[in-house]
Amino acid sequence: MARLTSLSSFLATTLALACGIQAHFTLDYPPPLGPVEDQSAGPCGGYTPDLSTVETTDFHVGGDAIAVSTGHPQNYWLYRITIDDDLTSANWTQVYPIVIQTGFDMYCQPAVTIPEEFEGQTAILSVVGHATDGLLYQCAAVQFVSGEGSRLESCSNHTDVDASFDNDAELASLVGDSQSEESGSPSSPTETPDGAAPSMYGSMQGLGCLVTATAMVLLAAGVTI
Ligand SMILES: *[C@@H]1O[C@H](CO)[C@@H](O)[C@H](O)[C@H]1NC(C)=O
Ligand SMILES: *[C@@H]1O[C@H](CO)[C@@H](O)[C@H](O)[C@H]1NC(C)=O
Ligand SMILES: [Cu+2]
Repeated sequence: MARLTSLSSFLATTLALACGIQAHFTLDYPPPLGPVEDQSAGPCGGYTPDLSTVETTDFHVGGDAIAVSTGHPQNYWLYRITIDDDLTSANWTQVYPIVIQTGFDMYCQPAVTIPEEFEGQTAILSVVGHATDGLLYQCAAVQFVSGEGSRLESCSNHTDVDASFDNDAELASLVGDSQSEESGSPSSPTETPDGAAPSMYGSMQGLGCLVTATAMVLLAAGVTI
């Protein structure tokens, strides 16, 4: 009995830790680089890609899909690219206007176009999300090719998701030709009335962990008895 109790608490602790490091958002397409160690670490979530060896996904300059799924009720999104090897000093080019997504889960932009000068280049696509817990990063390695991408079946918006163009000063500051010098922009997410968001997400995560932990403990009990 004592053995079962300590096994249970061990499992519960392990799962709580595992759930605690879940991603705030995932880049679903193009396939993301990883493992992501710390999604708050720019430009790729704590992962340092090597452009000379990394496996790339073809991305059509005439329009191709970028898909994300979020665990936050509201997110601003920035899509930017660079062909520079050294990401710490990279020249980032914004490839789509900043979007605000409201609603959890999948948001997919099916036809992001790339300036033609990038055709034939290997590049890093960095997706930056701005939610209540700050800036979050994930990258993909892409090869820019001519033409338009074929419509991806997995490219869809969750039914409860709304998205529109908006400005976000922090995201705009991450790209070279930052047009958003409007200081004190009213669209700053820290001023939006969603203070309940982090705890809501936290308890959602907590519930998921609890369900999993309970299932694991029951399984372990079954094995032990
Ligand atoms: C940054 O990239 C843009 C777009 O390719 C280019 O026009 C500009 O010259 C680059 N700037 C520097 C400093 O390399
Ligand atoms: C998702 O919503 C955005 C904003 O309304 C729209 O531009 C985009 O085309 C939608 N994506 C799909 C796959 O319909
Ligand atoms: Cu988060």
